[in-house]
Amino acid sequence: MIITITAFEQSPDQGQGQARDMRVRWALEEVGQPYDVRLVSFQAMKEPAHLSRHPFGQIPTYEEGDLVLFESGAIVFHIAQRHAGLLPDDANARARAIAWMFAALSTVEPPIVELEAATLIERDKPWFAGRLPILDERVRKRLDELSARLGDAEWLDGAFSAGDLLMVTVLRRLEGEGILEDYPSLCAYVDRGKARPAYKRAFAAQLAVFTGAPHRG
Ligand code: GTB
Repeated sequence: MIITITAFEQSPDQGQGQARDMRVRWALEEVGQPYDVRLVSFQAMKEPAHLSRHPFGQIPTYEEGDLVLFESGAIVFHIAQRHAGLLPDDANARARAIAWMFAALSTVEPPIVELEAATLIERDKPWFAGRLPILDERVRKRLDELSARLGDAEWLDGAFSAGDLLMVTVLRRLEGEGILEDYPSLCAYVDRGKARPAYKRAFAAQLAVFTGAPHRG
């Protein structure tokens, strides 16, 4: 059954892989599932047809037969459960990999998004100069903890998993912001993720939307 996901017709980053369809594309590439992409405009995302798939009018969504999903984490989890390659078979190792998926999305990503949002939206506000170091510190605290846990390991818990996939995409949001660069082991971890052939295929596919290069997902 053909899988269809949605992605931005126009993305602020012009295909640098920061929009969350990248996670879903990467997961599908890791497990070798072909997929189609329906590109949606910002206006179309708020219209009834898309709202019936995504209650918050966002991307990405995932359609496979009768199944319609939203939330990138839930979609990656679904793909990882249905196909081999993103979660270990051993029950305890699988539970730990799932814990890393949640950690990426609910412990590491929120302070990063808050910092991003404040920088975008509050830059001109009188409180911004005082708030910025607080937000910066919250991100650094998580990176301190994450790099301490990762240590010299290749991945977070044994073999590469959906937990690593989500964590790498979350950490990528900090690229070029002058924070991640202070954590060489996390930069190397992100680079290992980006060096995976599946990542490269997914990145090329989402970039092709903006460069017009021919591509098949
Ligand atoms: N929790 C949801 C998930 O994980 O799926 C969040 C989905 C979400 O934020 N979607 C964004 C969206 O549709 C796109 S990814 N926004 C439109 C709207 O809300 O109206 C966020 C994003 C987009 C673009 C960049 N960029 O260009 O740098 C970075 C992040």
